[in-house]
Amino acid sequence: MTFDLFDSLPPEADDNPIETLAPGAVLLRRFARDDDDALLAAVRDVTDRAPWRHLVTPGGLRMSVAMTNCGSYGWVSDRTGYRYDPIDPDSGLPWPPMPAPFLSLAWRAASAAGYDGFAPDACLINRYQPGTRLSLHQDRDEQDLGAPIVSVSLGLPATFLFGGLRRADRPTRIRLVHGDVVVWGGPSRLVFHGIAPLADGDHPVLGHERINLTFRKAR
Ligand code: MD3
Ligand code: FE
Repeated sequence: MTFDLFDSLPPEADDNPIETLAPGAVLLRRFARDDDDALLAAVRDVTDRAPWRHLVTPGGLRMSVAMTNCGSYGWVSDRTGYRYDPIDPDSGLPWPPMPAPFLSLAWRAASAAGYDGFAPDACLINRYQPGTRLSLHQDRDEQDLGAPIVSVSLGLPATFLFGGLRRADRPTRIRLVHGDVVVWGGPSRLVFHGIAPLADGDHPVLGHERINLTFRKAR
């Protein structure tokens, strides 16, 4: 648990925590705030075994976001394409198991957003440093597009770009801060989205970094 003077949201903003951003997209402000220490300790357990890496896109570009995974499957990209892989290509070993605090948080958040029984089998962990961005994309490598994706923001605030079902749809900008959880399902599951270049700052818990967890049902 941390004080969030840094995030410049008054405490009253916590009182009405369920906000619908678009049909099927639910923002749970600060939902994960009290779990931050447990979640970040679990991130360190994962990165000890499956270190951060910058993946290469099929087009040959190195992503500015550093990534790793845990769970039965991990999302990977290389010159051959995108896929969910049960093996970490860097180590040749299975990804670290999904930590218990991850599963618990994902299940509780999905339930609060109206999705009962969410059982993710993959968690992609993204690390942003000042200047890091994630360009507009859809997440469509998962087999069951009926399952939602649950995202958890930790550390420095980010500007999330929330587009439409067509790449050309002009995105809305949403500020996501430490502890915010968003559940993306239904008609919002296939929207184009991204993260604007991260602004520098000094977060009390994560310093100059932002970490995002996305829980997925890959298979
Ligand atoms: C809307 N991550 O890992 S989280 C990603 O902050 C990704 O690291 C961003 O986009 C990040 O694929 C954004 C919010 C998010 C995640 C997945 C979505 C929004 C989504 C899937 C479908 C629709
Ligand atoms: Fe995405």
